[in-house]
Amino acid sequence: LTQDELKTLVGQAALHYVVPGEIVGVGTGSTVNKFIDALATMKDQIKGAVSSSVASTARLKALGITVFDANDVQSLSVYIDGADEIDGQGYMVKGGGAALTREKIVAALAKQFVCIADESKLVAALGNFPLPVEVIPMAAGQIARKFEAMGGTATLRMKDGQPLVTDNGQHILDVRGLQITEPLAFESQVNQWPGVVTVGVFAHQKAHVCLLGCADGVRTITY
Ligand code: DER
Repeated sequence: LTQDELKTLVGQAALHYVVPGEIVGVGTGSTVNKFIDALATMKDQIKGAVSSSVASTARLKALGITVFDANDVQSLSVYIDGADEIDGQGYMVKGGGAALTREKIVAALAKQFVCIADESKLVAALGNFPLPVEVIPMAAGQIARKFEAMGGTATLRMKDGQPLVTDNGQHILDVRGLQITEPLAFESQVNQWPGVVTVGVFAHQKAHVCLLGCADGVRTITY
């Protein structure tokens, strides 16, 4: 099975967690896009979706799914999203798609976070994937220096020769060379730094279930 076929498999498998008649929380990325395409086949059985990015909103609307604002709901039964890395406890590194802030906001509304991923995302320890951190531009330099002080190397994410601007109008640092051995503590620590909007460690908003696309099918991991 190709990686694309694995993403399709897990995107379809996630439909089992969608509660009929409800609003579903939707993440961002190529795996989530497979889920959105599958969700469209049952769009008359759901009330709609709360989206974590401009990109996901566009895809949902194009497929006829009603998109609600995060402030229109008190809570969600489920949030479906991908990850760049997921470890044995359901802690994740996210932000490869630059949507980490709204992803964490929508995840915080949900009772259950269901991560959909191909097997390449399963890691023993977080930190091999460059850690995305959304920052207020004027703080980027001092935040980069703090990561350097802990052994990391922070670079400003660029797009078309300019710093990438997120849906929230901020910038992203990608930090290489970190060993994230204590995800909960690390997330709390970095969140405190002035100018940090969101750090791409999802430990406080960890996954409860991971649908992992493997060569022999979908593995369901619960945490
Ligand atoms: O940016 C994100 O957090 C995405 O969910 C990312 O982590 C997974 O994207 P992919 O499904 O395209 O690999």
